[in-house]
Formats: sequence, C-alpha cells, structure tokens
Amino acid sequence: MKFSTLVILAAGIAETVYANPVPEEKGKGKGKKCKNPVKRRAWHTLTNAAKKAYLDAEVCVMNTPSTLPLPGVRNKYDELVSIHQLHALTIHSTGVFLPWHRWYMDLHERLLQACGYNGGIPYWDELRDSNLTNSNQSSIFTGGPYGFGTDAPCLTDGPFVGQVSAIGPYWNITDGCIGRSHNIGNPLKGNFFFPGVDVPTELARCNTLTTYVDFATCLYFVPHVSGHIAMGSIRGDAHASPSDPVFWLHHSYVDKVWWDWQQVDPATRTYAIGGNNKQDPSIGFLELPGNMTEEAINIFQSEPNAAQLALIPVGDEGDGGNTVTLNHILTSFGQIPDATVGDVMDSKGGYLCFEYE
Ligand SMILES: *[C@@H]1O[C@H](CO)[C@@H](O)[C@H](O)[C@H]1NC(C)=O
Ligand SMILES: *[C@@H]1O[C@H](CO)[C@@H](O)[C@H](O)[C@H]1NC(C)=O
Ligand SMILES: *[C@@H]1O[C@H](CO)[C@@H](O)[C@H](O)[C@H]1NC(C)=O
Ligand SMILES: *[C@@H]1O[C@H](CO)[C@@H](O)[C@H](O)[C@H]1NC(C)=O
Ligand SMILES: [Cu+2]
Repeated sequence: MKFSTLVILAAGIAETVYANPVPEEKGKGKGKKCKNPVKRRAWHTLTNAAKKAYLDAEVCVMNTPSTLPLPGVRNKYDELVSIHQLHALTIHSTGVFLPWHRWYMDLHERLLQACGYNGGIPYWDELRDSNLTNSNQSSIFTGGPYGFGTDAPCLTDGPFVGQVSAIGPYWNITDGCIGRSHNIGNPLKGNFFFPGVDVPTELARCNTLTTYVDFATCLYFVPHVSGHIAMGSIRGDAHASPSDPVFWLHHSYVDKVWWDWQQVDPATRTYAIGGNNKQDPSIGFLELPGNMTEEAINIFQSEPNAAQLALIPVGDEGDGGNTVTLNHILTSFGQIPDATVGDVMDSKGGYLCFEYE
C-alpha cells in the first residue's frame, strides 16, 4: 500500500516536471536543446491570473536579499538595475544593444522563475497602443492586483507601492520610489524627442531595412526611445530605467520587433551582428547633445564613483577589436556564468528557449 502510493507520487512528480519544463528545457547550459519554448505574450492578452502571477514574482524578486557585492544593492532586483547601470555606456548606441538586452531579459526571467513564475516575460504591444490618446490609458497602467499602478510621483496603488529602488537615477546610488507621470499625450505615436516623426511609420521603415546595423540603429532610436518616454518614468534614464518594472514589458517588445525581423529571413538574419562596441567619447549617447563629459555634467548631474568605475566593462570583451562579434562577452558579475552574444542570437538556440506569440 505504502509502496504503491510512493510509486504514484513519484510518477506524479515526474509528470509534473515533464509538463512544466521551464527549469530543464529552458536550456540553462550551452548545447542544450530547446524543446518547449516559453511563450512571451502581449500584456493585454493575459488573463488576470497570469498578470498577477507575473507581478507577484516581480515583487518577490524585489523582496529577495542581494547576493552579489555590487555597489549599493540591497535586493536581487537592485542587482538587475545595477548591472544595467554599470553597462549603460556600452549597451546603448552600440551594436550590442539588441543581444545585450535579450540576454538581460533572460537574466530577469531566471530570477522570476526562482520566485516560482513559469511563464515568459510579457511584452507591451506598443504598436497597438499607439492609437491611444494618452499612453496612461494602456491596460498596463492600472491599479489593483493586475496592473503596474496609476500615475503618481510615488505609486499609490498596484503591487509596487512602497518599493524602494536603491540604484539611480543615472550614476547615482540614491533611494527612490517607483513613480510615473504621463502628461505628454501618447509618445508611442509621436513625442517631443522626435518632432514631426510618426512612430509607427518609422517602425515600418525600420522593418524594411535588411542589414543588422541599419535595422538595429533604426529600432534603437525612434521606436525604442519613444517607448521609454511612454513609460512615463519619473526616474527614467538610460542608466537606471529598469528600476521601473514596466521596463521589462517595453524591452520585451523591442526584442520582439528584432525577433520578428529575424524570422523574415532566418538563414541570414538569426546570427547577423555588427556595429561599434564602444560609444565615441567625443559624442556620448548619440541621441543626447554633447560629449560624455558634457552629458555627465549637464544631463546626468552625476558620475560613477570609484566602486562603480572598478566594475564598468571597457565594452570590447571577447571581440578582439572595435566591432561587436558573436564572441562578445555578456556578464552579470557572477549572477549567472558569462554568456556570449552568439548564445543569445537564436531565441530557441538552447541557451535561450522562448518565442513570442
Ligand atoms: C486602436 O487599435 C486597436 C487594435 O488595433 C483597436 O481595437 C482600437 O479600437 C483602436 N482604438 C482607437 C481609439 O482607434
Ligand atoms: C545624486 O547624487 C548626488 C550626490 O549624492 C545628490 O546630490 C543628488 O541629489 C542626487 N540626485 C538625485 C536626483 O537623487
Ligand atoms: C491620463 O493623463 C491625462 C492627461 O495628462 C489626465 O488628464 C488623466 O487624468 C490621466 N488618466 C489617468 C488614469 O491617469
Ligand atoms: C566635452 O565637453 C566638455 C564640457 O563641455 C569640454 O570641456 C571638453 O573639451 C569636451 N571634450 C571633447 C572631446 O569635445
Ligand atoms: Cu538599456
């Protein structure tokens, strides 16, 4: 009697593991096969239960104490923000922009999974929401248990009320709350940063470009930057923007646009890579005026401290030159073993195992 109960239990456990393949089949190791890709779905298509499961896991990551000795971090979520902050100057306006952020989404997905979540990171369908009058009408920005909260300098509803981010703004390590303000219409349609530009039209133009560098540069500017503006983040900036959890829905969308572009011609596009691996110091961020020093003084009003400087990568690790290659190293400073750009080009290549629907 006892023995057969155990057998049934064991069979039940085996079956559960098989039917819920996230930890094994996600291919957390090079050379693994991607058998059951995790689905990344648009936020507005999720059930309330799926939205809540995602948001609950995010809160769990924020409430999990840090384990890495990164400057200023208190919890696992701060570590994510810190990793982005330390890389800010080499992952934006450079060729590694798309693969780096794809890798970074996966790093985040692993932390969510450690908190019991077994879906994929949802994405914000920004093209669909480009016809809203104000971006605050998106179903993402609701209070209650199924949204990221309604506008407030420090959120007063939703799951992230009272959360303190230790990292940011810019190079700062300053405590701040999560807050947003949408008072500039719908940046997903048009915004002050790109006067006269219709964002959906520009996205369609990006999609016609056939080389990786042309496509990635086009996507980086108008669609990607406009989505950041549409997040309405009060602390939104190129360094600490992930401190607002809406970041992941935006960058999941950016990644999906790249993914769709790759699917058009997988044979040539899946592993297409290139572009500079460092920003030109005499220019700084391409979308901002001035050189890096000028930007630090006038825009960021902060500079990295000694502990941050000691960790900031040069940006050419693994490349053997100034151009991003498939050997470019992606590091989380020890959260997970280092990977390479080549590992993350194919979303179902084995190292990664997800697809968009
Ligand atoms: C915006 O587009 C969506 C789907 O594309 C549609 O369902 C909705 O009615 C549109 N809204 C407006 C205000 O045009
Ligand atoms: C950034 O840090 C500096 C130095 O600690 C501080 O004076 C400044 O107020 C901080 N900026 C913000 C926006 O928190
Ligand atoms: C959305 O923004 C508009 C314009 O700033 C404002 O009038 C409206 O109250 C906001 N709605 C919500 C739900 O925050
Ligand atoms: C960058 O800007 C700073 C501050 O305006 C200026 O002092 C410096 O000469 C500039 N450097 C370059 C390379 O243009
Ligand atoms: Cu970024």
